[in-house]
Amino acid sequence: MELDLAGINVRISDDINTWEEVNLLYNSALKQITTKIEILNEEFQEVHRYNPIEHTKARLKAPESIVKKLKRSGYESTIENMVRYVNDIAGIRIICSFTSDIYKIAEMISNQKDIRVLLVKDYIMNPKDSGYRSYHMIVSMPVYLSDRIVNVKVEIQIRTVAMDFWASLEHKIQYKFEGKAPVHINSELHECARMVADLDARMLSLNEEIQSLSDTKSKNMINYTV
Ligand code: 0O2
Repeated sequence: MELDLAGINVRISDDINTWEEVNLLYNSALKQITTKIEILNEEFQEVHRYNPIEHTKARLKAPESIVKKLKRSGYESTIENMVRYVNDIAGIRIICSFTSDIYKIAEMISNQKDIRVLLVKDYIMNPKDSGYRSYHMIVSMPVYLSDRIVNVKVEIQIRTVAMDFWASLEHKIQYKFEGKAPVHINSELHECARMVADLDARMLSLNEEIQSLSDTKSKNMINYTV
């Protein structure tokens, strides 16, 4: 039997009754996506002599945060509602050096046959009002159990080191002020987000220049040796 946790017509309550089962499934999905990302990074290093990924961070959302999220959206705290409405029970953050890496990684993930992309939110092309920039994907992937296959949702956030720096500081500030930071702090954060976007663009163009210089250099070396 196949249960599709990402689909609409799910019948899960007979099969997934406990937090332990939810935990097992989402944890397994996290392990799978983490391995997939590691393989992509290693292969990229092998073929292109370059690591697009600086580091990754995977986490399961804490039960209290799931309950809070359900409450905020007006849903009862049931296992069925968790699985159906909370997209980020399993989440992985992928941190890379350059904005161009983000789109490369997103494409490599989307091209995997067993991964279904359910939703993409491109907060790089369309930053949030807060100034937040990041690339989000909600995907579903099959987890093979002893007697069934379960499709499990995972949230993937892909961002540069600079975007991540901004997001983690902003998160701390909003937490401190319980989401009601003074206007001048919010506008300062907005200005910092603009500077981060500018920094990302300049670092990318610097990298492209260096890349093209080393390409020319290696072409010249080949000519010389031939
Ligand atoms: P936490 O603690 O990181 O898990 P959805 O998750 O789709 O139901 P939403 O808000 O529409 O709800 O999703 P969205 O916009 O894709 O944001 C999901 C996550 O992105 C958030 O998770 C944050 O991690 C991050 N995020 C979104 N907006 C901001 C922002 O303005 N600042 C920072 N620092 N992070 C942001 P959670 O569940 O809110 O929190």
